[in-house]
Amino acid sequence: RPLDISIIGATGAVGTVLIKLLGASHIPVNRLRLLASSNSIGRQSTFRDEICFVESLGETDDIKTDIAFFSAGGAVSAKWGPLFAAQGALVIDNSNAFRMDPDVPLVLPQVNPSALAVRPRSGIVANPNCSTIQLVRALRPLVTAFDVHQIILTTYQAASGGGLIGIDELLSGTRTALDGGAGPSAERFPVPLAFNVIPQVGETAPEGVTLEERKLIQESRKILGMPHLQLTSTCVRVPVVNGHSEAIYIEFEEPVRLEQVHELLVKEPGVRLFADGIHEGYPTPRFLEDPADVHVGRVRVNPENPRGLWIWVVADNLQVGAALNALLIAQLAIANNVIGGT
Ligand code: 2RA
Repeated sequence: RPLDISIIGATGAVGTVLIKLLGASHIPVNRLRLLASSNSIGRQSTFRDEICFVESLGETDDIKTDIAFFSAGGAVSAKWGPLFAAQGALVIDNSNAFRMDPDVPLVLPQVNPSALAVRPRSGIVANPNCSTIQLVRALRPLVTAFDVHQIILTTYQAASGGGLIGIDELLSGTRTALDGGAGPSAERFPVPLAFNVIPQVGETAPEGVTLEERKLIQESRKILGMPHLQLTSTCVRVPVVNGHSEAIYIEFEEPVRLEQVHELLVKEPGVRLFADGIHEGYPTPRFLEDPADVHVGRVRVNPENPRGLWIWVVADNLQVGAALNALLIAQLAIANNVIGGT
């Protein structure tokens, strides 16, 4: 049956991509509500050739809907997610508010679809963090085929991971820098991003690990069902508008052959392998071939250690890393008939 759907955070970087992807999907929609903070009231969006006006989340008491997508930050999800779920919605949350909650499945439909076999008691499903999604989608065929000793990675995360503020920080900061200024950085960025790289994404905890690095470990373990997975990372913000990249070193318990790895990656749905010859070919954020795919290149066994494998992984962090995965969760929920709750 056609569904009532609400998008909370509809005017943000992820929300606007979600409206586009939902419009292009085959999900039957009876009513789409676009909700955002009060300063976005009256803004409009086109959805399947109809104009939709943005409403203020704080000023509505009608929150009954079938699916509520949240992408407005952890505080909004923490406050409003349970209220929407209590009214029967299936809440699909893009924030970090509930990802590690035992009553909330953390779902990558290509990796752990069974996590959404039944409606979660909380009525909430969590979307993993963007840098986790592309990592785990690339790792899945390899960590299920071979025993892993440890994983070490560095991320190169685009400005859009910081939302529209992040994109503006990069673009206006670049203009300022070209005019000879340093310019202030947006509140999400400890230092200006233009012509720079920042080895910090999210707050830094006392042990020196940033929130983003902590998310990579915790979320990968939960999604893969590998509570003892050894994974360590450095998450870096780079002056790229959109598209996260990751240099990943996987040390297995046994030696691996490049041909085996190529075969596993080629067969993985939604993974696009760049391996023109044996070692040539790699993806870059500006020239992603398909915003729905995880692109993998620079696949090579460490010549000094046959148990070590390097891969380079690039994906559109707004699509693969957020909006598309949230939509795939909705399609999975519909297929599993877990829409509509209490
Ligand atoms: C970032 N992964 O890139 C975080 C949140 N999107 O800023």
